[in-house]
Amino acid sequence: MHFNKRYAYALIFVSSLLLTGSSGFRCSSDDDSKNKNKNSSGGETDIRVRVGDEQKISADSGGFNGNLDDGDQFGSAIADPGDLEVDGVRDLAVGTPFNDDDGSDEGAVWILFMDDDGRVDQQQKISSNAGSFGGDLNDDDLFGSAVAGIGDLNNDGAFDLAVGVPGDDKGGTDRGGVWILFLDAEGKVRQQQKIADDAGGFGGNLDDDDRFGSAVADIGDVNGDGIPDLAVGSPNNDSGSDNAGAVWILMMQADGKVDAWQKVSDSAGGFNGNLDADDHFGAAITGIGDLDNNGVPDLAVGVPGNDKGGTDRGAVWILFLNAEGKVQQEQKIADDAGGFGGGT
Ligand SMILES: [Ca+2]
Ligand SMILES: [Ca+2]
Ligand SMILES: [Ca+2]
Ligand SMILES: [Ca+2]
Repeated sequence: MHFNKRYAYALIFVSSLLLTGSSGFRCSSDDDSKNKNKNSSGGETDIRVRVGDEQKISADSGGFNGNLDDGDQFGSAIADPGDLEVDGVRDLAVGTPFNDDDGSDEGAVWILFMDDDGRVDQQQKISSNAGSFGGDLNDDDLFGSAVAGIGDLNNDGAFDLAVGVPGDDKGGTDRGGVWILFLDAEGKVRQQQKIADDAGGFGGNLDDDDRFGSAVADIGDVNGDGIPDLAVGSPNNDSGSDNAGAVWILMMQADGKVDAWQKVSDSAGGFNGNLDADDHFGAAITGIGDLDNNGVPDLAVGVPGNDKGGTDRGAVWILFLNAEGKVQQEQKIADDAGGFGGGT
């Protein structure tokens, strides 16, 4: 159906060109398709083109029937968890960290069961009082600041999720945490496991305001035990200097607990790169597969506060891991570094 619509837009575009011989077209959405375009000579043209197609999902559009309130910030994080109800269409998990269901800024995650036209067929909210979530959330936990699909971790046939809670206070204020959510085909939580300071098998040392769980990624199976492992960002970690940041590599078990862990920071995990105060290494993370073909997956880590070239221009570190989760080699991409020539 949407293909025909796209085809119709293309036809309109081509016939407009033929009729007017004009330039100055642009992409437009349904919302502004009635606006006139000013062309370079100040006149107006009616030419606009829809490249591909788009579908907005918000409180009152895109088939989404969930309830969003002011300041919820739905869309702060987003992940493809897989095809949850097995209808042939991949679904979405959308973080809403400032949701206030049961307390201020506790957060929520919306599971969106998608149609192949980009609209939401059905949705399921997960929060402290929705979606059968049995975990405990508190004010300012910001559950949903980060979301990652982690495949079917417990092998029950349904996809699972990792959700960051950087404001979690286990052990001390804002040390942070990650919830592993074992979902069912309806997007409800069948079981959950928290990973935080001294919880979920994790014995790594977290300090107040580390904000562990600000980013989370499934990076693949690092230690070769057949279970996908996680990288968790802790961008306010103070290793080396204040808020230099850190990434934790978590070797996972099928029950959602951590079997072993490795910290990567300015002074840990074999990392030879240099991190400075307020670099916030670990603010974003993604798995990039096995880039150097050594049999161990590698990762990319965002460092938005990096000052290469000038204040807060930012950087990305590519980390080549070994099976222990330590860094074997690293490559920095920044202003005029790592082959990157794009001026920032
Ligand atoms: Ca689906
Ligand atoms: Ca599962
Ligand atoms: Ca593993
Ligand atoms: Ca590798």
